[in-house]
Amino acid sequence: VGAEKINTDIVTLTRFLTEEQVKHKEATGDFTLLCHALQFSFKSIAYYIRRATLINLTGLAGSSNMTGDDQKKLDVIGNDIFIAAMKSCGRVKILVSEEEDEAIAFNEYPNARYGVVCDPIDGSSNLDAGVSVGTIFGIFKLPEDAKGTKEDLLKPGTELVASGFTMYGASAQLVLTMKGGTVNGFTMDNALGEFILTHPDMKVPKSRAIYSVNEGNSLYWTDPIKEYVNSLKYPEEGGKPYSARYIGSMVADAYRTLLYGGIFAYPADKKSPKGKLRILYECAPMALVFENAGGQAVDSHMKRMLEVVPEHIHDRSGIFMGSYDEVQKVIDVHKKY
Ligand code: AHM
Ligand code: MG
Repeated sequence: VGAEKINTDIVTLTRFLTEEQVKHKEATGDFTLLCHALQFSFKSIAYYIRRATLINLTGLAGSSNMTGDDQKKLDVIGNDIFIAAMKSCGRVKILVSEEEDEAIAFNEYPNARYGVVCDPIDGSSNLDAGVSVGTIFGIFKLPEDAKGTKEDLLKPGTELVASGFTMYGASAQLVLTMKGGTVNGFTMDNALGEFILTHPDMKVPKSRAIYSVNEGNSLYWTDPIKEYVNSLKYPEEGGKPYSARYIGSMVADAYRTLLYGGIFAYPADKKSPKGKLRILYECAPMALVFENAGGQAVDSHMKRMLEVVPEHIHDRSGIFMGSYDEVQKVIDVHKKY
């Protein structure tokens, strides 16, 4: 048996963040500290998801969040872990979570300069079946005179300084991007307890014949969406139809789309005229990832997703994101209407 070739110089997330901080002379270290707290919350949530069935965390928690969705026990735990991590790092002034009706202000840290938005466990309808779910996050740098109210976060995604998501799948995968930067993917090494840089400078393939949408909603779709999806399924003479892939966990569908290419869509339709997914902590963070990876993300009006400004913290939007050329096709079909 030959000796295993061991990499003794791996890039952990901690090392990556330190190296990023050095590149920014004006950096105070606050952002790095905030990311360390984020990283801890991902590790904890990953741990509880893995143990869920064994320690009786599956099923409903017996309360519902503001939209009337049933809350899972793990939803509650994920939310509590995330909030505790953000609060205790002392760098966050205001936080919005999908699971909280109102924004949470951490008044005990008046000098904190960041605002965070998150969906602690996205795709939770998949939890009990052991299907991948994830945490989505976005980070805003607040102006010096920020009051620490929800208005500080009612901003377009172009104002995000960083965003990303962690997918809790066969392994925990963290995807992180910063404003104007590259997209980097990390894989959790459970033995080391560290996220390792395994996917540096991720680029979404320019095109790929995969579409990801809940086709059960097609009865409610608008004409452009029907025409677009039909064009994928019934190509012109000699063309090959697209493959359909839909997990029903946006983080998992997005992660596959980032790696393989294709398109993920959750359009606004006649049943949900504003779409289903949330602008602030689902659509905008994903849009920054896809744009920085060379793809596109638009809403149901074919407007650049990153420029959409939410009026309320839980506002929804239709979304199309993925490979540059695949999203362009949806935009082009809409131009005819
Ligand atoms: P959640 O935040 O309540 O989990 O809902 C968001 C999820 C996304 O992960 C996924 O893309 C979508 O809802 C699936 O919705 P549907 O079941 O309508 O296809
Ligand atoms: Mg969600």
